[in-house]
Amino acid sequence: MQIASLAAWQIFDSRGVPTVEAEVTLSNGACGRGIAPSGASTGQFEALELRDRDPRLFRGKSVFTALRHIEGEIATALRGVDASNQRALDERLIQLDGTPNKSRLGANALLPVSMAAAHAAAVARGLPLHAHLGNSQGFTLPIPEIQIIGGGAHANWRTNVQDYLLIAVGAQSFDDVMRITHDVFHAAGDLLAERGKRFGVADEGGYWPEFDTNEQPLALIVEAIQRAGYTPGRDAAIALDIAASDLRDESTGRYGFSLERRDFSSAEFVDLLRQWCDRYPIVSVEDPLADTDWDGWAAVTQALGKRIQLVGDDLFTTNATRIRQGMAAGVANAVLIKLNQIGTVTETLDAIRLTQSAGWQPIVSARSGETEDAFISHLAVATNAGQLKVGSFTRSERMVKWNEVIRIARDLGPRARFAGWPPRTVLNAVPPPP
Ligand code: 2PG
Ligand code: MG
Repeated sequence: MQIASLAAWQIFDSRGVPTVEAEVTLSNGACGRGIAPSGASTGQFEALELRDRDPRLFRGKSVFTALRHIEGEIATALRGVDASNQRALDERLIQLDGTPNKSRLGANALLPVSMAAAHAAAVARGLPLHAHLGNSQGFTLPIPEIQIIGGGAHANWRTNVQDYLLIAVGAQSFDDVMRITHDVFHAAGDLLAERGKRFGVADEGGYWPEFDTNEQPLALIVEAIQRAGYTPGRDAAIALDIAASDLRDESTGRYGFSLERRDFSSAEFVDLLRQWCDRYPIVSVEDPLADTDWDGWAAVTQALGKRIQLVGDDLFTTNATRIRQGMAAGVANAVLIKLNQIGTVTETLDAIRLTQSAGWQPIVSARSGETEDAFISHLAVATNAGQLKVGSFTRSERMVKWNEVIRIARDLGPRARFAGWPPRTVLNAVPPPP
């Protein structure tokens, strides 16, 4: 399973923006590929995405430098390395880069290589990726967070809140989730069409309609759940990604809701979220406060941490050091997990294990710029993470992830367990990374 050669080329993501695809070939002939996803509402503490920044080429977004790094320095360093030892391979990549945030070689150079090596090793072992990554101990089908309405940076600020999502809390199986989500998503579309407010879909495939307030979508989702024949809160509930780092004015520390033409102090914003949780069946809120507002995070955890899931995305950036900091400070109770925020498969697995070992929930997540790569579906099952967030229920770069879970479920057969809500994950039975 020694690495024989590396290749990389530029392809395009779901927004038509360049990204990196890497291919790892082993000396036994096995071959695997990996693709870097890309965020829009990126956290300031994320690993660096290396772009060429030449305005004459692909609007400055080409990735030719990252490709050169892969086929040059990285290929030389990895030649002969055992692809089945993911940790040793990733440590080699981290050392080679030598910076705390992968800024020399680029996380979009390191990550696709790390993912491609995992794929190649799985092929060489004759295993599906989830079985390879989980050492055949991952069998939990995740419960999805599925976007109904997209806003924020993904929809030209049509709403200030970024994601209005659905969690099929009453589902007893992954098939149930797909049915409930399908029904509610299309019911929401019907309601918007009837009101003449339906205007296509946002970056992650959710509806991009017109709203007068940030609260209206909450009422719409409740209505859509009912229209589809389900009971809000019992069969399906609401999750939000506020992406509040994008709303905060760092000079005043205030959070802006341009739709309502007002802004909030951190304490007022926490109070608003508490009121929403009183009035709507909300079970999870991601990035309720900005990644710099640790006091606000402490306040929201105090106010809501026992009632709902509070997810750190920009706050933690899949970084074990920051997750530990959050645990020590007693803020949040769940961690969004994104491979490209940290830049290697091993560090991602470590972040999931750390999260689980504290009894917190990891939510494996896609980015707003995605591709046909379904690595994260395998990652979620392999680690028994219990939750998966991939955007909406349209567009193939999203559906490929949900559909892959359906395929994995078939592959696992009777060994598959469904996480359900709240996720019943297999804590302390998390397999060691390969
Ligand atoms: C998020 C992600 C995915 P982006 O904020 O959780 O929804 O968005 O990839 O743009 O950071
Ligand atoms: Mg987020």
